Amino acid sequence: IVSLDTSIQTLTDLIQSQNLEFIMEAHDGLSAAVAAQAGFKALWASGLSISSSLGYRDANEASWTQMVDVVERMADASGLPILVDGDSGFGNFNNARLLAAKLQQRGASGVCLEDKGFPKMNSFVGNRHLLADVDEFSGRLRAVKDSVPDMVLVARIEALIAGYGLDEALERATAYADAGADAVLIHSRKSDAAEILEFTRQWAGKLPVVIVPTKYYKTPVSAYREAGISTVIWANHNMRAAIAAMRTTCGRIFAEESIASVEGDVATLEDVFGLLRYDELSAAEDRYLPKH
Ligand code: SPV
Ligand code: MG
Repeated sequence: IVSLDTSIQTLTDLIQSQNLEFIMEAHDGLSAAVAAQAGFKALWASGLSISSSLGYRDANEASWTQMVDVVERMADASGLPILVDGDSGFGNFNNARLLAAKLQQRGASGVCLEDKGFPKMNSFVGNRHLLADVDEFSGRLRAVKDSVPDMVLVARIEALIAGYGLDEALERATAYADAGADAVLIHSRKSDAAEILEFTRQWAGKLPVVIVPTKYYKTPVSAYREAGISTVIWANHNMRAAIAAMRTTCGRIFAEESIASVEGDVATLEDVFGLLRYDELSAAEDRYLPKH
């Protein structure tokens, strides 16, 4: 059943909703506007996607202020609540709370922090994922919650990514809940959802569970609904779609030395002007510019 629930206005509503909810990745103002047009109620400001769109690797090569600047454009261009991938917080508790406060000032509704060190590495790359000390990471969470109490704080558990078992993941989830997290994100690099579903069963709803099924994409979402998972993040598909589309278009224009054959396969200029509300500017010109 697809619910046409209009009660979801904020990221808090979405995370606390009794229905399974979905958050779409965006990485700039344009992709944010496209996701809003598609009907998504909230956006994921993906570290991987924003890094990639800036030509960086997802290893904290982009500075935290570069990330904040992108998030501001996403918020302005979409009007949607944004959950920001804050990586590991760009340092200790102090860097994490500075980041969160600045994100809130610039229009973000929530921040997700993962229990690794700085610099982090994307969870699907290599095997050198060192977990942060539980107490030290809990301090990062407490500092963020104290600094921006009305921001949604998602604690991301990387234990399964780092090669530990469910016990370690559950222990960390409990500590992060005690530290003030509003939800836990349990991440996995497996191609099936078994460990995610077992985590959710044993966690027993102590806080909402958020998942990122990038690698276990074949699992039907009905399994998440039945398990009582709160929120699914489609974490990088605008960025990957853009690469595929740009590569095809560049390849054709290069080979054909012409733009004639791609015209029907790219967005029209009217589409671009519509997406970014040129009509609003035109109406404002009528109101505010002197009439001669
Ligand atoms: C991201 O989108 O940057 C994420 C999710 O953190 S993942 O790439 O799966 O680690
Ligand atoms: Mg990330």
